[in-house]
Order: sequence, then C-alpha cells, then structure tokens
Amino acid sequence: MDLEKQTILIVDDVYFNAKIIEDILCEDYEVVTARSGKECLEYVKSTKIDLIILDVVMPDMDGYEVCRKLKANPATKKIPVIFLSGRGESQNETKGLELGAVDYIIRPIHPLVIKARIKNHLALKNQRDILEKFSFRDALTGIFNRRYLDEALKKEWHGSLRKGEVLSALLIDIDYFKKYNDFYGHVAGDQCLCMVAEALQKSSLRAGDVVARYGGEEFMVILPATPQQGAVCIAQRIQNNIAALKIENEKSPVDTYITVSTGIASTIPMITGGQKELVEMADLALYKVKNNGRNAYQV
Ligand code: GH3
Ligand code: MG
Ligand code: MG
Ligand code: MG
Repeated sequence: MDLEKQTILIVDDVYFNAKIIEDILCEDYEVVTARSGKECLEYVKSTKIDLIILDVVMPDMDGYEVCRKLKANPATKKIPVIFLSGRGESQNETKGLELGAVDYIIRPIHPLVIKARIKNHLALKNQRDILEKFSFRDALTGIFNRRYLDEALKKEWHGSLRKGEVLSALLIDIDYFKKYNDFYGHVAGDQCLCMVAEALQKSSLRAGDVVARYGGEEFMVILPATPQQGAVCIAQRIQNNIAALKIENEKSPVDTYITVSTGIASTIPMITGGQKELVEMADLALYKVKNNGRNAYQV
C-alpha cells in the first residue's frame, strides 16, 4: 500500500456502485471496498481507514446501523462517514447526519463534486488529528502531558484489572531543581527538563510504557504488566541515565550533577477506577526518598 495516500473504504452491496466511486477516487487515494455492513465493521478492526463512504440500503444491516455501530465504538468513532444514497428524502438525509455522518450525498453523483467534498472532509480530519496529537503533548519537552497521562493511567488500570496483571508506576522528581533555576536561570532550567525527559524516554523501552510530564519538574512512567522488581530495575536505569547526562548542579547538596528521586508503586488492580491510589502510593514512596536524602528510589 502507498503510505503517502489516505485510505477510503467504500461500503456498498452493489459491486457496480462501488466500482464507479472507486474509479473516481483511486488516483488520489488508496481505495478499499466492503460489500456489507458486517464486512465494513470487520475491515476497520484491522486496517487504518481515513474515511468511509457508506451506502444506506443494504441487506442484513443497513448503513444507518453500520454508522451507529462505528460511532459507538471509541476505536472507530472518529472515522468520518459520508452516506451515499439514492434515497434523497430530507428525513433520510437528516437521519444520516444525526447519526454522526459528516455528509450525505445523493445519487446521481457528479465526479468532481464528490472529489471536492471528500478532499475537504479529509483535510478537516487531518487538522483534527494534528490538534488531538498536540493536545496530548507537553509544549516544552514534547513528551506526553498530564492530560494524556490521566487517560493512559485509567486505560492501563482497567487493562491490568481485566488481565489480572501487575501495574507499576514511577514518580520521578528532580532534586533541588529550584536551586538549579536560581543559579543557572530559567532558560537553562527548561533545557535541563528537556534533557531529563529525553533520558526518561530512553530508559523505559517497552512499547506499552508511558512516559509523561506530571507537572513542573515531576515526571511519571507507567509500566504495564511489570512487577515490582521490574519497576525497580527501570528506576535504577533512570538513575544511571540521568547521572550519565552530567548536568552540573553546583548548588545541589547531594551531588555536583543533576539527580532525581523516584517513588515506585506496584499493584494488581482489584477495583475499577482505583488508579488514583497507585499515584498516591508512588507519591508516598517519593516523599520517603526525599526525606531520606534524595538521589535514590524507593518502593
Ligand atoms: P526537591 O529536591 O525537594 O524536589 O526540591 P526542588 O527544588 O526540586 O523542589 P521545589 O518544588 O521547591 O522546586 C521545584 C522547582 O521547579 C521550582 C520551579 O521554579 C521549577 N520548575 C517547575 N516547572 C518548571 C519549568 O517548566 N521550567 C523551569 N525552568 N523550572 C520549572
Ligand atoms: Mg445498496
Ligand atoms: Mg517537585
Ligand atoms: Mg524537585
């Protein structure tokens, strides 16, 4: 498949109808087809689809039902749906749009008009995707922000509860960062935060791990399916990787370089929505590290 091109899924029970649209669009887009609602719902599970052109009248499951199902599923609800139908009555059009479709096109179609409409809808989809991506990133460091972290924690807690797996979290706080800012200035402070964020990302290597800025000079790492010993290993690695940065912090009472303190929490979730407790456990552990002199990690 051409990676540059966006993918459009055409759903129509009549081969010839789908073929006409496919011929209009295949030059500019990757086009795939499904012959039924069921096939469409299967397709979106395995393939990244950027837009769906959906027939209304189909045997078994009509287009409205397919649209309802797509919009009810968090994984597919953001795919723009355009109805394409010979049913031109306003109540049909209204129904389609009220179900969440971005457009309703009535046959007979004009190739240039349909092309222009699809181009506009895909441009809007792109803009939405970009905005969403940025809304989950920390503006300074580029890693995930608190908003993303809260969502990820909820999701991972739920996943671990379902699978009966250990979920671990690390709360990492830069030691004597106020002294660093006061001595080297805020611009250097910002640069230091960026370097620490990068080192954290390099320290947790598994695909499901989440590294985020918790706030200020505090970061959190979520480690799904990771028991306490595993979390301790990552905390040790973080400690080493931050030390290896050798960012001078002359005024720090614990070291001449920037150091961090890490609170570790691990648990097998037993109730829904208990992720706040995991954060509290990590916070308590961090508090202990700070009280015991900093530049260390603790469970
Ligand atoms: P401790 O070892 O107990 O954690 O001491 P600390 O000085 O690191 O902690 P404290 O909470 O007293 O100070 C945190 C500092 O982090 C104060 C604040 O100015 C700085 N800070 C927070 N966010 C940013 C930021 O985005 N940029 C910069 N440059 N500094 C920040
Ligand atoms: Mg049909
Ligand atoms: Mg702090
Ligand atoms: Mg601090």
